Amino acid sequence: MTIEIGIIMGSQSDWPTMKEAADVLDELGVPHEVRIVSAHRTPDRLWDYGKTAVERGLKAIIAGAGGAAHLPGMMASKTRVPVIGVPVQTKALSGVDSLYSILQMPRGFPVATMAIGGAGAKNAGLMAAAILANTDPDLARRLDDWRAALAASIPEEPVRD
Ligand code: RP5
Repeated sequence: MTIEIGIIMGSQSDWPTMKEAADVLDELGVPHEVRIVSAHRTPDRLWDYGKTAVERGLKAIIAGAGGAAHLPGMMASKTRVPVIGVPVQTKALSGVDSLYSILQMPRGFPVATMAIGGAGAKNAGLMAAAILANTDPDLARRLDDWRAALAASIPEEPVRD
């Protein structure tokens, strides 16, 4: 089984958010690995992960962090594998700190930044799947079906109570 998607996060405390990315990849049958990699607490681990990402065959890295959320940007500086950033919601500043830390990258080193929190993590999983679907017709079909099922689940009219 080839692992093409990496999910990394700064802390165990990010898992309840980042689980949304892992869950949707599971639903779509996309194998992935999950690791704790912290820009501040385990910088050597971050460097090793980024340095080996291409040779290990990763096609996208989903990186979630909160507060001074340097993980996605630092990972993007170390590898050309596309990095999808997820701002984790924080108590002090509601995740706006995480969002700005991830979003405001300098020219030349992009991070595809998702929404704050669980919705962002889920969309990160879907984005990673969409990247793989460009070259995987079976996954493309599963993703199309997933999207069609979501659309079909939305009622045409609201419940008026
Ligand atoms: C960041 O600091 C992590 O991504 C996490 O969101 C935040 C708080 O980490 P803990 O103190 O809960 O380990 O590095």
